[in-house]
Amino acid sequence: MKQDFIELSMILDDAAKNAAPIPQLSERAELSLGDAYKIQEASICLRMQRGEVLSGIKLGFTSKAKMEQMGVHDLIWGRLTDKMEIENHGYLDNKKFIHPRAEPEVAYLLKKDVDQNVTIDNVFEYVSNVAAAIEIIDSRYKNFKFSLEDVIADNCSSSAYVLGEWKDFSIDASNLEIKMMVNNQLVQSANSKAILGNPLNSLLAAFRLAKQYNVDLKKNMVILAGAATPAVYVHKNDVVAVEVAQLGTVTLKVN
Ligand code: OOG
Ligand code: MG
Repeated sequence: MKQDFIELSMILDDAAKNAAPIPQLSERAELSLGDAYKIQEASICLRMQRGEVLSGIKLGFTSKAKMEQMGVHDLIWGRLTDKMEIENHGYLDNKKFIHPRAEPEVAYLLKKDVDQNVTIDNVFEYVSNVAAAIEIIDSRYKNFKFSLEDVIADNCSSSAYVLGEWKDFSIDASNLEIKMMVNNQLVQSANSKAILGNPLNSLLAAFRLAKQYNVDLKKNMVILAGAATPAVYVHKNDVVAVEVAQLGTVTLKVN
C-alpha cells in the first residue's frame, strides 16, 4: 500500500474517531477511483487493528433520489464492521458523530461463505433472510460535501446500521412501500423498486463488486442495498423508525 494512501486513511480515521470534520481529500490530492478504494481499505485495516470485524458491505447511490440529493451518479460500495451495528430499538450516541443522517434501507443476510459467482440462479443457496434496516451515514467531510472519489475513500459515509427482524428471503421485496418517520412524523417515503428496480439487483451487484475487489463475503455477513429515499439529518432525542411493508419496523433513538 502506498504510504500516501495510509496517511490519507489515517486522516479519515481520526476524523471519524474524534467526530471532527475535515476538508475533502480531493482538495489536497488527485485521486483515481482505484486510489479511493485503496484508501477505504486502509481505513478499514485501521479499524481492524483496533479489534473491529468485517460484518458485511453496503451499496450506495442505488436510487435516483440519493444520487440527486448528493450530486453523485455512480454506484459505490463500502465496508461494514461489527462495531457499527446498533441493536434494533437501540441508541445512537450523538456525540460520537459529526452530522449523522438516517436512511431507510433493505438488508440481506448471508447463510453461507461465498465460494463462487452468485447470480440470480444460485442466490437462494447463499442468502437466507431479508429485513428492514436503518443506515446512519456520517460523512467525515465538512458540510457533507464530496466528490465520488472522496466519498469512496471515506468508506461511503458508513457509520452505523440497525437491522429489523429477519424475514424469509423468499419474500418478494421488489415492490414494497417504505416509510421513514422521525418522532412519529413521516419524513420520507418511496417504493423498494426505487432501489435499482428491485433491491435484489443491489444484492447481486454487491456479490459482483465483492468478487471484483477481493472481499471475502462470509456466513452471517449483511448486505445493505442502499437507500430508497434521500437521507435525513437526525438530532439528539429523535426517534427514527423505518417501516417496510411485509418486513416490519426498525427503530433507533438518538441520545
Ligand atoms: C454516501 C452514502 C450513500 C446510500 O444508501 O445511497 C448511501 C452519502 O450519501 O453520504 O449510503
Ligand atoms: Mg446507505
